Amino acid sequence: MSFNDRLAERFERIAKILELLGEDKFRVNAHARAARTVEGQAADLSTLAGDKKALTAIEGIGPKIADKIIEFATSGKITELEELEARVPPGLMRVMEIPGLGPKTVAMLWQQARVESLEDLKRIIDDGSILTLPRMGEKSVEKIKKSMAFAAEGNKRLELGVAMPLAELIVYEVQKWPGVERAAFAGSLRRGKDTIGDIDILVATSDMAGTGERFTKLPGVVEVLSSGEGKSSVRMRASADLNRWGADADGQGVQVDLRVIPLDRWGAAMMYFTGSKEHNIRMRERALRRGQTLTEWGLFPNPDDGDPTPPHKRGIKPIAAATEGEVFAALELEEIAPEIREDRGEVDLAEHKGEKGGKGGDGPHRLPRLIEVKDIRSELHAHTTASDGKMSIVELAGEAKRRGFHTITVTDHSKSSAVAGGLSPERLVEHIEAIHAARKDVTGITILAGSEVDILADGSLDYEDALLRRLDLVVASPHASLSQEPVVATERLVRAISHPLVHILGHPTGRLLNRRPGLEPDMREIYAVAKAHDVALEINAHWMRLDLRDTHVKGAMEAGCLVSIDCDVHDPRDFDNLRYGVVTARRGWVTPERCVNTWDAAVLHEWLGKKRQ
Ligand code: DGT
Ligand code: CA
Ligand code: CA
Ligand code: ZN
Repeated sequence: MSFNDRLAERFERIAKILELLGEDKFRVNAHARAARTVEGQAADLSTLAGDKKALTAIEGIGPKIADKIIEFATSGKITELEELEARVPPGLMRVMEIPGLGPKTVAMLWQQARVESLEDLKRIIDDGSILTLPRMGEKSVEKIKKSMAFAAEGNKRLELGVAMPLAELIVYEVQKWPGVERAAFAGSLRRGKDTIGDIDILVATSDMAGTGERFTKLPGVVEVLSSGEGKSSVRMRASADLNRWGADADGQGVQVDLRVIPLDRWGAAMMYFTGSKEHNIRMRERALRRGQTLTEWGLFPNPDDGDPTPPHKRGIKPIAAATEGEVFAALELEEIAPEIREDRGEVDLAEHKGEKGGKGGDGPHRLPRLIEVKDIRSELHAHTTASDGKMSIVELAGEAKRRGFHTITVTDHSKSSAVAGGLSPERLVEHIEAIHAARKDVTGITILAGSEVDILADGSLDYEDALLRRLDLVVASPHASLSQEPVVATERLVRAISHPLVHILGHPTGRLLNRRPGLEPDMREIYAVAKAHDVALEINAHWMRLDLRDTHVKGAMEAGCLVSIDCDVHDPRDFDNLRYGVVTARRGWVTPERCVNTWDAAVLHEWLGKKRQ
């Protein structure tokens, strides 16, 4: 999270607490507006902290707000926020985070029913007393219950994009410890799941005695759950403030397990602790069928003497254990990428066939060649300052070029996305001209004029066809009405996909991890219609979205669809989310040729042009 984003979050919190406390409406609004202003600034406001005049020159920032920005930049805190927070029970802030519960309702619950925490709220729901409160009918209580359940469910697992940078930071630190020969993360994180339960770190070291102690002293550790020579567990702060130890107290925290592994057993341990559990079971079954035993200590010959003692405790030498490659090879399997170790048929496909007299002529390599970050050569969903992006057209194109792309498509929001600065038809016409003009300023990359057009609740698009036809590319995305019934949602998306001018269905369900479930259309119908109309389904790479999700991607591949992996760029750093999109694609078995972003410029442009003839 950038300085501006952190600051915006503080202002938003001030506004919320002020409203909760029933303070002056004017103060509430001033802080809410400041939050929006700060978030929308392209320049890092901490660089203006020494210049109050420059700050107050920004529309929406008055002298009092400016003082708070300066305070936050110099001390990392805002005294007023701390004072306000001291006036509300800490548990009440959690109640305020329940989606759909506004400050007014929370204030009422607090004053009239003494609700000071999620537990209190749950209690008055369970005993039914909530129904005696003003504006609390069966329906609204049912809604609150749903939101609470979703929030509680979500809070247990950490987003990939928060966990991954933290795990990389931990591994980086662990590698610096004396005696460390190898360190890596395993578990669901290595498999690239969209959310993870805990972070599993493995380390091989000649200084085993020191590891537990060093691990529990890492910055960011808030609680030591256990500490020993072989295994330690801690809770660490985790925040979306990437590439720093989770210094923000508002991070929800995550369990991190560290296991010490003998170097000569590294591969077997990585395999075991990467999982998934279901995949491991398939692998062990295969070993057993071949008269072998596979454990976290290695692949062993099966002594078959009925002794239940695990092989490594009996001094049996493993057939393979040092690297994953050796273990796969000893099992006569192709190496299986971590992302697809989910027991979805990968072990059978990895079996060597067609080599040593195996049956079938399907050759030795039957696992798909999974897409990689380096295959991606274009970005087709990006915003500029014309709507809610932070870069100009030229800056965006320059950044895309720097990252080696041959094509960047400018897709600002359409008119109905008013909060995101969506463009009126007139402004879009001007914007198209500006995009064309920018081609002179940035050469060596193709800059296409597109739009991220809202799919309205009934499935119609937010601009007239005549205007859409002037765009090189149309990404159609749902942004509002995201709790529609599945049947309605299916019809809505099908209508948009069937529109002859649409190329890509953007973030198809609109879900936000841990925040909202999004649409739940009949995905099989979506795949079929997308294939029939040659529309690519987006895998939105932002780690808060990852939409399509992995299972949908797999379904789309099986149905023969195309996908598009896009960063939905608003800020230069958003390009860095590409890897999460690619990992999600890999989990869905995407091969490069099925992803339009891997295509050569000529092939991509021809595909886009087909819908403009
Ligand atoms: P998570 O943390 O819930 O997102 O998911 P994982 O897959 O990281 O699960 P975790 O942390 O409980 O364990 C890491 C890996 O260790 C898991 O993927 C497979 C392996 N593992 C753990 N417990 C068992 C088990 O009881 N049986 C088998 N076969 N493998 C296990
Ligand atoms: Ca785990
Ligand atoms: Ca674990
Ligand atoms: Zn969007």
